[in-house]
Amino acid sequence: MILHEIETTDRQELEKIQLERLQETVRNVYSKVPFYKEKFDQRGIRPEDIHSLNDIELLPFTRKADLRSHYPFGLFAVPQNELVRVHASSGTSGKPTVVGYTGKDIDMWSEIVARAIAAGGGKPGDFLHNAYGYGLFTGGLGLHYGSERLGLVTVPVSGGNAERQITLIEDFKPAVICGTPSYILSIAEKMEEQGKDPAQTSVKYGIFGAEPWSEKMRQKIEEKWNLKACDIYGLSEVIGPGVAMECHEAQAGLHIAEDHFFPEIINPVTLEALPPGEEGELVFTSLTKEAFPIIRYRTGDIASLSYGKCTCGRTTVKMSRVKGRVDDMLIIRGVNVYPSEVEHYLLTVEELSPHYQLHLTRKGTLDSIELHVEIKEEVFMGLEQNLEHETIYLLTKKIQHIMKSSCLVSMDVKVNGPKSLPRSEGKAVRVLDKRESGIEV
Ligand code: DLL
Repeated sequence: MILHEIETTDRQELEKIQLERLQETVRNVYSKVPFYKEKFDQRGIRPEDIHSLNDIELLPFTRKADLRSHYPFGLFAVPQNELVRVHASSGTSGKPTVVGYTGKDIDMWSEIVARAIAAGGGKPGDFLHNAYGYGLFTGGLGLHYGSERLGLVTVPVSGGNAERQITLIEDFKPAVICGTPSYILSIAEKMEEQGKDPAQTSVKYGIFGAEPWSEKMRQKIEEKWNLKACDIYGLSEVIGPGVAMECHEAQAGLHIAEDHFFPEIINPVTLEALPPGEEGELVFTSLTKEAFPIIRYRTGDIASLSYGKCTCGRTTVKMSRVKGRVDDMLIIRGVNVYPSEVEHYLLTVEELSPHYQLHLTRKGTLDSIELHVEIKEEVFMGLEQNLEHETIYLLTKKIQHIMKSSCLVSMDVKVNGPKSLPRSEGKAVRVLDKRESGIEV
């Protein structure tokens, strides 16, 4: 279901709207946020210099570190009494990054998430089971407001307590389920432990994101749950979930809410703009935000853009599935590897469950990867629950071979017993870097 005519408008019309909004945003940040005024002045740029969308390249980039150094509210463009909400992301080090919303911002966000849920297959009157975490994280409340806006019966379960999730799914019979792909898999696993089949539930559509996941992972989840799984993307610095969303008709790339966010792809090293189709770092400029407008925010996420009309009828630009974060890219003995690539190939191995972890270690001066995988329960039973079984040895060799030939990296592979790797309730931790701490495994 297409909610808004802007999603199918022609590019010329859309670009006209984008330019007007960009000019307004630039004027706004220049007059209201000293950080931007200073950066623009350093470059000799004035708001009047933005005559076309291409002129966006005159503007400076913004990075997470800028948010941190203006913690908590230094980049806000409205006085405190105009705010109605803040969110924050924890980050792994130092202070969280804080973002703010006016009532109008929440309204816009609800609108784009409503569009996203509609693109993913949700319809007014359906029940929507929302297993994203509620709180400072934008996932729970972001999906919640969008779901209500579209007119779905919203079940604010939040993350955690898989048993309760299962009971509510069985009793309320939702058509739509939302959560991180890794958590949705954990719920399925719990159901199987209880002797239930997730494919028999009422759920028809899944809206999954907040972490990188592969095409193979989509297949696994779709098979297990007998649903259509679509990818939703967003980040708190830009607004939260709903910046882009896949349509359930094509399931091939995520439509960006271009009337509110202007995307660019840059080379993360040279910072040059890259043409459509080329992979690089995603950069977003907000076009309509009031409390926390953001200019050329470097997301750290790797993707590409493609223009053209989609089979669903939408004309908005699509971003590819996020391959990973610039800082998640592992460079092992000169070869670049993203965890999502490892995931893709790993999930072709029938004997394994879809849970894994990569441990980075340093042996002498060389970095190495240890790939921890988990054997399926039924396979393990057939081996008399013996991890020393010759079949495990052969399986290890097979995985090593697959990784070497597909990702071009030699990995130490450790096959673990069933259900031994940590399960996530939110964003899965796929990489443990043990190099800095000097922990040897
Ligand atoms: O994760 C917002 C969100 C909530 C998106 C629910 C989708 C669903 P943050 O916590 O600020 O916001 O984290 C943003 O998560 O820069 C990406 O690295 C990653 N990410 C988000 N969505 C996807 C996705 C939310 N679909 C960071 N695929 C982003 C891959 C994703 N990575």
